[in-house]
Amino acid sequence: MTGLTSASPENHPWWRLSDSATEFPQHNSVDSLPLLVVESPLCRSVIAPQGAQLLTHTSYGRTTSNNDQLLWLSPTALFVRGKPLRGGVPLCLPWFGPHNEPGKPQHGFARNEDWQLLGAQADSDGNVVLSWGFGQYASQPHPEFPWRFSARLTMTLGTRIELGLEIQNCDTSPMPLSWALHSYHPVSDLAAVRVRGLAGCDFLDNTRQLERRRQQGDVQFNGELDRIYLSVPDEQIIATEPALAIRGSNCPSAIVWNPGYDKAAALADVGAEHGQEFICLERGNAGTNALSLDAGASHRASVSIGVTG
Ligand code: TA6
Repeated sequence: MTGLTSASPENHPWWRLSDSATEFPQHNSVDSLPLLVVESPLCRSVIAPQGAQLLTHTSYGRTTSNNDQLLWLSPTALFVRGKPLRGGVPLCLPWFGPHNEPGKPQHGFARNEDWQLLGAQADSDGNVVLSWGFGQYASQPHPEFPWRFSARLTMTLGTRIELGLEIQNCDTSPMPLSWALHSYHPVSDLAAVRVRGLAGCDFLDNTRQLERRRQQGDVQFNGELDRIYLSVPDEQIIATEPALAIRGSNCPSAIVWNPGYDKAAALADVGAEHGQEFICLERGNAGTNALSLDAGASHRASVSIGVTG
């Protein structure tokens, strides 16, 4: 059962059900996954219930002739049920990165499973607000993670993207938690891109066995870059055309990633020709910012993404 059949959105002129074969016919995909398409006066967004993953977001914020893509979806993304989708905003949960026990999936399992659409409405500013729930492990834990927990992701979609996440430990002992809203953003010229707002922050360098180093100046891209920045300021700017501002609240880590030429070439759902088209600037709790969530406690965080300057 998909996340859309159990709580289908009421009819509304601004959103409708669709599927990946219809929306992305150019993709050579195994499955046709159900999708929700939002088309409002402010934006067009496509969302997969699998992972509650925002895949594309076109903002009509600046001028009608100049629509802005806030997210990058790989042109070679594969739509396969139960497998991560390359692009947009996958949610890594309940752990970020590889698990220290072999055999457990990278970045947790929440991005590979269906979320339930709990509600869809338009707010008074013309944003579409979607609420997604991940409650299937609130009473019985997932086989890979022995804590009962639930999560809710609220998407406010307009000229900006606002994502609100709440994770609750439904169990009786403290729950280890790391997570990230692993957003992919288009860049016009990777060699010229700068990420501002991280100077002076310590980072764990994933290209050097998580060696801890300190950022000098803006982040620049010259080959593979894979870093977990720790205890960062709320806002980072991706200086590209158009520049994007990413603002996080209660998510102290910023993960910055581009695979570089060789790793992009080795990823079937990226490819050498597309590796230069994006960077990830993700916010969450990762590395030494990982949490222990008390029994019954909740963690709330939010991320907003919009054009700036
Ligand atoms: O966020 C950066 C990272 O953890 C990288 O190490 C890289 O592997 C990337 O995520 C993509 O991971 P994925 O499992 O989606 O291929």
